[in-house]
Amino acid sequence: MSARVLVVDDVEPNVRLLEAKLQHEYYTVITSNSGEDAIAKANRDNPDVILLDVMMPGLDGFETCRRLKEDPATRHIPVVMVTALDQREDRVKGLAVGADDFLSKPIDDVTLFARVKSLARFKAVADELRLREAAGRRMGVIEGGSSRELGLNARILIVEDDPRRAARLKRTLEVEQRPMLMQDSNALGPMGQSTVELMIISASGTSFDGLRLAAHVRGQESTRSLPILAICEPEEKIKALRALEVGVNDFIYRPIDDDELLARTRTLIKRKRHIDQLRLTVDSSMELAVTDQLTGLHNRRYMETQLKALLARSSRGGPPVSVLIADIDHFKRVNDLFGHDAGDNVIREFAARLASNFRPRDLACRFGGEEFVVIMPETNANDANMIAERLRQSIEEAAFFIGASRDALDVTCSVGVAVANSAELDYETLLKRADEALYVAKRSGRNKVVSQAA
Ligand code: GH3
Ligand code: MG
Repeated sequence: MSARVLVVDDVEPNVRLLEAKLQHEYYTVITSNSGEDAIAKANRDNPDVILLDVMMPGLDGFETCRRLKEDPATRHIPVVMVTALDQREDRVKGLAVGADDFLSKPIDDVTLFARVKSLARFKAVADELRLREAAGRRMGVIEGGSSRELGLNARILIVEDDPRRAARLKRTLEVEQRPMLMQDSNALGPMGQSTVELMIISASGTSFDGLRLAAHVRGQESTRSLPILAICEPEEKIKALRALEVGVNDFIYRPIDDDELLARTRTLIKRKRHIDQLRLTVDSSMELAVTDQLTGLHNRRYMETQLKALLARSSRGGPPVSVLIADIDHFKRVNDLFGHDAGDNVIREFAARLASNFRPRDLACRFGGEEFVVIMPETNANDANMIAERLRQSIEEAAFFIGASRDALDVTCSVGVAVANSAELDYETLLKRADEALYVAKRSGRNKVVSQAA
């Protein structure tokens, strides 16, 4: 995937070297030689990843990172701190100011591309979800802010067949995570992977093929978004590259630096939880946006878009579409006599009966108040009338039980039906016809079905 990378370093040759490497891999590169300038460019150019040198005059890398992460406009851009190889404290400090990852100089190509690719991929997914979340916010179906996720206390599955190495990994991770060991990769199936938030796979196992396992995990529907961290031998650069190709999210070379292992683990878990959270919000907001809260039926907005699409199909020579509008008779009396809550219960029960009367491909919606619309694709006038009559009967024939005393209440409804099988009919006209038919039903005594012929 192509992405825009902002390279920040006060030493010109360092910038040029990174620029050349990244451009060779088809990344778009923006460069900057100071912290101040980098912040301006991060705001202006919205890069996908920032590679940030630590040692710079003026604003150093830590301070620059801190400011980027403080500003809501740039907070979501992943930052990779570029540190000198032996500066372990720098890494810890970088993570403390919010850096997403770090690279050591001299920069190893495979590692560089791994970090950039993994972060850019993460940002692409997060951006997409953030956009939808923003849309949801505008529509008023998403509220609330995001929490600060620390990436701790996650269930981690370690796949390593060397018992000593496995035990050591487990010990290191146990400080802040909940690691489990798995010696045999065949045991994967019944593992209950849904609760596992990260897999750490040794790429140099002897009893199993780590990369094959990673590819398998990536390919399964249930584990598709499970992050994977691979552990590679430093002399196996090709294998590390292959690991990335099969979908490993990150890797770490042996000998393992405990702090680095913990930091990478935290980062991967933070990201997974962030994405999961966004997904959940977006999914439920989509659901919310098309659902009526009182009855669980589709809402008017959704009904209108669906009806428009069906009519467009019908006007191109597709099958006829019928609609009915059902309205509860004298509903005001229910509210007046039994209270608003009882009224709500009648609406709910009415919706349930309505829904059970139709085929799955019919679209039952609450149009507003005590008025319901059902769209019936591929249904002619005869069938529509029959269906409407069946609905009317199902309301009339059994009493509604409402309130704490479970009072039995007789409820009836009136129904107007209209059919579209002509080319030029728009959805407003169709609904208007059904509404006119409903009006006739009301005026002529209620508890009946009236059809408005097309
Ligand atoms: P008609 O037979 O002519 O349809 O008479 P009606 O009383 O059913 O119709 P009208 O339109 O006069 O009154 C509908 C009432 O429904 C008025 C409104 O307060 C009530 N209503 C609308 N939405 C809701 C709701 O969500 N819950 C409850 N409990 N009542 C509602
Ligand atoms: Mg009514």
